[in-house]
Amino acid sequence: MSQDWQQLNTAIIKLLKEARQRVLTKMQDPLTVAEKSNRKDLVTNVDRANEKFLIAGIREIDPTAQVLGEEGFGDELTSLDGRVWIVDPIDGTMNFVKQQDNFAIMIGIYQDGVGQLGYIYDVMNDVLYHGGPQLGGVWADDRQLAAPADIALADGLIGASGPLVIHDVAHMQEIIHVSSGMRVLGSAGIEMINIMNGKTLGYISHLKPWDIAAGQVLLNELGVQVSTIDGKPLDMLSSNLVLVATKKAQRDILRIEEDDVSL
Ligand code: 2AM
Ligand code: CA
Ligand code: CA
Ligand code: CA
Repeated sequence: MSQDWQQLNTAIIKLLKEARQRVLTKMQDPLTVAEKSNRKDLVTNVDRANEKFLIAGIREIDPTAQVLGEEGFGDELTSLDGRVWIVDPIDGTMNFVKQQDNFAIMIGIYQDGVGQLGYIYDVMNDVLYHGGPQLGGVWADDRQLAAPADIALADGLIGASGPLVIHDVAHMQEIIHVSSGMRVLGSAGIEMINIMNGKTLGYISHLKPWDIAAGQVLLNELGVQVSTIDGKPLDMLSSNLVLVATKKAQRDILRIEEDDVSL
């Protein structure tokens, strides 16, 4: 690992710890909540303030990089050339509002479209998952994670987003039926933490770049597959119907997709 990336990692961890403290402090005051596209798609004053804080910190660490932030305080990204930081200031905003728990701060760093470093901070449990090819592994704080077992779809639990299941998009109900069961957590970041810890074997959801940027880097480093629901690489400038799964479960799910001509 190069000295540069190591220094970058140290600076990012410091920035994320500060961001977490600021979020905890702001949670002591009433939230300002607004609807984005619909009543289940929310943004709060804390999402916005945290994105501004993170992007200001990123500009100091890496002044020439492009930054993509969910709430729009970064750059308008038209390409993935050079170094690109992708920021989700609060992942699981509905959980943040309703539960004051089960949400994450996430940052993914890409170089010419290739994932280099990923950070998922479980704020309320105060555990920072970080790693990627530039660090040569994945850690939960100081504890290095082993690759999760490569289990088949029938042998484990799968995470999913509620609407995909309700509308039975992409044979969700059959996939769940074949699996050991479904879990719905409401935060892509917390879902990916469960996969890293071997508690679930995968996750299926319709996601924007900031929802999956960090997780893709971390999960790939642990040998977990991240693709579209039909097995293709993600477009990190757009939204994707994302399939995260162990190698065996990915094969099982792609077979279910292929077997049905209606997709
Ligand atoms: P967010 O909280 O950062 O918006 C909820 O099922 C998960 O899906 C969260 O990780 C949420 O991220 C993400 N998500 C993506 N698009 C969404 C949308 N249109 N509405 C609500 N959550 C969305
Ligand atoms: Ca959002
Ligand atoms: Ca998100
Ligand atoms: Ca968010």
